[in-house]
Amino acid sequence: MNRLIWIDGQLLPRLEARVSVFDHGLLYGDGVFEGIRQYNGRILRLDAHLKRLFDSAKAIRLDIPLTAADLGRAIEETIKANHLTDCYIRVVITRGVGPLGISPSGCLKPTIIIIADTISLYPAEMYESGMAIITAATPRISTAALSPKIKSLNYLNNIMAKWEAIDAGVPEAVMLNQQGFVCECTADNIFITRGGKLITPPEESGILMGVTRGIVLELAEKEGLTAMQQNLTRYDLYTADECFLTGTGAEIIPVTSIDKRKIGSGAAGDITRRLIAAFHEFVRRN
Ligand code: PXG
Repeated sequence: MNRLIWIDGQLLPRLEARVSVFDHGLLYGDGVFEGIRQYNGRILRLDAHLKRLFDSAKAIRLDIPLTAADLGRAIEETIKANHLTDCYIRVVITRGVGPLGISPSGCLKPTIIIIADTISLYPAEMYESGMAIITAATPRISTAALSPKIKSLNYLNNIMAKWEAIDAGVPEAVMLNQQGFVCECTADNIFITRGGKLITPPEESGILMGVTRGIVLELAEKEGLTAMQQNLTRYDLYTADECFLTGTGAEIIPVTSIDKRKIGSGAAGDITRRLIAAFHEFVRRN
């Protein structure tokens, strides 16, 4: 598909949409991004994604030379130019072109890229039968070093954990923080249920505050479920009744084994199924 890519204000065919080898996004992973979805012609929680993007940029002292409203319009324009109704949108903002050396001070203009394309999900049967995951030996980066709330172009911490998942023959790995508490997976947040209650690690555990996580917490309340944000250990994962992951790409996906231990009955649980149904209903009418 010859998609049009929005780059620094221009819509260009994909092979012409290029960045410089001197862009600090490439040289140092200096930049931020967002992954957003459009369902049925409407973008899901665009405001929340733009807020997180601008907060991420502010946290790394990158001034985005557009307002959130301008960027929202550029995203809509990119989707329209590609005639998409159900798509994945990747917004990337880098520090821009500058001299060699890590100093960002010589980078005068951020590079802004918007890609809208179709997305490949996990295999459909995994949403029924659930996914096997592992706990990674690689800990999540410390909040003192670099806040995991920043959705930065530096995903090496997560990629190292993803290698562990690949080596173990599973699609995802859950990462613990330096205290040994559960954080999140390499590109998804994690939830468990126990005794009918929903539990997910809190902000302070050092996670990306997922937009899908937020929606699930809202849906749980509407469904009359008790939802708690509490520290979890590996013991809590292994002895959970149910477990599932949330993310823009994954949506809500059941987890039925962790480190080869069966979770609950070994099939997608009732609460997980209820939340998946509520999520589909929500994105259809959002
Ligand atoms: N934690 C991490 C570390 C993530 O990268 C999430 C949680 C879930 O957040 P959202 O806001 O999506 O519910 C993410 C999201 C990709 C891709 O291209 C990655 C994400 C989202 C969409 C696509 O690999 N990460």
